[in-house]
Amino acid sequence: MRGLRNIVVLLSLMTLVFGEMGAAALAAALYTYEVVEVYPHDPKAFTQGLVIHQGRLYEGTGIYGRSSLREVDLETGRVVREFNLSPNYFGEGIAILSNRIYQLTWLEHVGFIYDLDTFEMVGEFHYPTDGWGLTTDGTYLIMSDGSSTLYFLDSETFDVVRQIEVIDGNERVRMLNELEYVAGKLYANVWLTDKVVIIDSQSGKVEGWVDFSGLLNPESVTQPVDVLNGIAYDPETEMLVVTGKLWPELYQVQLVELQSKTASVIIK
Ligand SMILES: [Ca+2]
Repeated sequence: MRGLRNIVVLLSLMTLVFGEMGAAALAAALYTYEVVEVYPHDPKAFTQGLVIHQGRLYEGTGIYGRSSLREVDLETGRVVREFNLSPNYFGEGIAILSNRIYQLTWLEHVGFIYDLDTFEMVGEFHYPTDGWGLTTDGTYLIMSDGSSTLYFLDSETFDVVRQIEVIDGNERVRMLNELEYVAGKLYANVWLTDKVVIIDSQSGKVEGWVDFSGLLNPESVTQPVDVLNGIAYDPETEMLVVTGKLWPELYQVQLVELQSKTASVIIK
């Protein structure tokens, strides 16, 4: 009997230990950041979209009457080219695919298409939801609408080809805002937070959280600012930059993982 009891105790302990490890394996990784470089950013730019394409920085800005699409010199923050939207449109996310720039609007259910070379508006498209963030995986446009859903759109027909729900454990992650496709993952600003969520672009499963608390240098702030928003990644240099709405600075950052994934490695 004692032998049997010992086995039961041992099994219970194993369940406890491996159960904990299983939980660790399922948990998203946690990241903080290191600032690599600080660049100036137009403090009047209500950043809603941010993209690096072939070494150049592009930004979409919001607010009725102040919405724009712009190419920005990274080093100086100076606007190189700009297209101002009509005052009845609130600009949102932008993405560049096949020499075209796509820009969403917030509540107007219309997106605009620009020629990358001329910066002229060459078309528009329509969608039934809010427009929040936009990025591309090189094939599809990927769009957020403030919910936990991300939509993959055909870039010619704008049909929804597929959609994913962003889920961390059992919880849907809502308020997904500006997006960036980074080496097979989707990064999303979560509105009203200093957090960026890292998402498996196939399943929607949350793989990590980046806490950007404290990123904005208070000494550089001379006017009211809004939330962290805007992620851009240069796949050629692996440079990752982030900024915020009305922020006077844009930051090149490096992610630093806080939580070891050793447990998940052990049980695989
Ligand atoms: Ca982006």
